[in-house]
Amino acid sequence: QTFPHQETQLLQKSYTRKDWQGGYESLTEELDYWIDDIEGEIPPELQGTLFRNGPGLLDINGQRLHHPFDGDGMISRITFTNGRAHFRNRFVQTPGYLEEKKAGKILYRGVFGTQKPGGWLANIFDFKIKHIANTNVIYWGDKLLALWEAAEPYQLNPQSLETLGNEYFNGVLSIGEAFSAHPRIDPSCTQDNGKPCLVNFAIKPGLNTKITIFELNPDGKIIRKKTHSVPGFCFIHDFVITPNYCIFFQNPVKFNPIPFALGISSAGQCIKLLKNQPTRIIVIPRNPEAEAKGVKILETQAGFIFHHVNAFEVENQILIDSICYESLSEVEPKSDYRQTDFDANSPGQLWRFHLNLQDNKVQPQLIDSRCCEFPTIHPNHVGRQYRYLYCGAAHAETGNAPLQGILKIDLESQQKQIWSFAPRGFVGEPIFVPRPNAQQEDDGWVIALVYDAEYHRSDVVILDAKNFQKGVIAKLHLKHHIPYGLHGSFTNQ
Ligand code: 3ON
Ligand code: FE
Repeated sequence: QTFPHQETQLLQKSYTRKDWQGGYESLTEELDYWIDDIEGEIPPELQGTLFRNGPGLLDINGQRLHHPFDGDGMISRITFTNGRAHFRNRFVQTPGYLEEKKAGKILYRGVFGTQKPGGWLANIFDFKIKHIANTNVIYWGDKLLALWEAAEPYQLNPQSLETLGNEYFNGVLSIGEAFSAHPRIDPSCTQDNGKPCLVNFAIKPGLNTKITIFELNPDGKIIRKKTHSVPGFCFIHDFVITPNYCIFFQNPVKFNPIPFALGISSAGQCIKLLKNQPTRIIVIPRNPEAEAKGVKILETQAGFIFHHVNAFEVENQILIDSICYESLSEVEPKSDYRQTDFDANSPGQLWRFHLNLQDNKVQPQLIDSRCCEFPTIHPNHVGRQYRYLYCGAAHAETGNAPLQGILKIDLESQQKQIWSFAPRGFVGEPIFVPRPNAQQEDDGWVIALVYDAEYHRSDVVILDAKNFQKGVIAKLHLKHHIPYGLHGSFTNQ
C-alpha cells in the first residue's frame, strides 16, 4: 500500500533543508521599533494588534534544546495604527527562563526530549519539568495571557510585554493547575444572553484522565468550571466547541513513564501512538439542557490530532474539521529535529468527522490531502456553520513538507486558493482578521509571519482573504528573524 504523500519523493523539492533550518535559530534580543521597510501598503482600516507566541530560544547559551516545543516562550507584538506598524518582542520571564539565563546552561528537563547535560544519571528520578509559556497568547478580560498547556498562564503587560506573574483568575485556578493553550471563544453564548464567552480546558492525565472545562465571561472571570473523568490516558492539545458541547479527541496513545523516571527520555517521548486502536471522541455537554444527556464517547479510526479547525451542530449531528496525522513523529523526537526527514513522516491532512448523536456512529471524510497545519477561521463562526478556512500548507499538493504557503478552502464549493512563499519562505500560523463592518465571511485579511531564508529575517505578510491570487498586499520586513512560532491572536485594541 502506498499513501499519496510518498509519491513526491521522486519530484524536486520546493525548499532546501538548510533554508528551513535557518528559522530554528534562537533570537536572544528584545527589540522595539517602528517597521519602516515595507513593500506594498498596510490597509489603513487594519487597526489593532497581532500577538504571537513561540519558542524564542532553541538553545541555552549554546546547549541545544532537543525539540523546539521545549523552547522558552517569546511574545511578539505587531501593532497596526493608521497604516503604520510597530514591532516589539519580549521573553516570558518564567522562573525557569530566568534561572537558566543566569546559569548559562540547561537546568531543567523539557517535555519533548530536552535533558539536563550529563546523561541519564543527571536526569534519573527528576520529575520536575521546566514550566514554560510558549504556545499561545490571548487578550481576554483586559489581560494579556501567555499559555502553555501543562501549567498556569502568565500575565503580561499588553503594551510593554513585561511579565506580571501567574494568573489564577481570583483563585479559581489553583497553584499548578493547567489551563490549555487552545481556548475557543464562543462569539455568542446561549447561557449568557448572547454575550461572548471564552471556553478552555485542562487535562490531568493518569490511568483515568480528568478534563476540566472553564468558561470565562468578557471580564475575564471564570463563571463556570466543571471536571469530568474519562477512562484512560489522554494527550489532548486542542478541542472544539459548539453552543451545546465541548468535544475532545482522545488520540489512541499509551504512556510508559519508566524511561522518563529513569532519566532515559522525556515524558513526551514516552507517548506512543497505537495504530490499531480507535480514537475516542468525547462529547461533553456545556449547558444544563444538554447535560441531562450526559457525556458521550464515540469511536473512529486511529490517528493523531493536534489541532481542530471548527465544529458545528446540524440537527442531530456534530461536524468537526481537524488536521489528522497517520503516524506521530512530532512528539516522538528520537533524534535531531533539524535533520527531520520530511518524506519519512506523514503529513497533517484535513478531515471532516460527522458525528451522529442518534446512533453514535462517526463518519470520517478526507477534505484535502495536502499537508497542512495551523488552521484558522472567522472568529464569529467559532462553533457555528462556516464556509472558509485558512491554514499553513506545503507548496506541493502531495507529500509531507514544511509549510511554505497559505491555503484557503471554501468548504461549500471545494474551491482552493494557495499563495506560496516557496522556495525560500516558510510560513507560520495565519490569522484571519475581519474587515471592519464586513458583510461576508471572507471579507478581511490573512496575516502571517513568514521566515525568508534569503535574508535570514521574517516578514509580516498581509493577504486579501477574498483573493489570494492578488498576491501579498503588504510585506513588512522585520530587521531580524523570528524563530518558527506556534499560536497567536489578533485584538482590535
Ligand atoms: O503526561 C502528560 C503528557 C504530556 C505530553 C503530561 C504533560 C501534560 C506534561 C504533557 C505535556 C504536553 C505539552 C506541554 C505539550 C506542548 C505542546 C506544544 C508546545 C506544541 C505543540 C505543537 C503542535 C504542532 C502540530 C506544531 C506544528 C508545527 C509545525 C508544523 C512547524 O512549525
Ligand atoms: Fe497548538
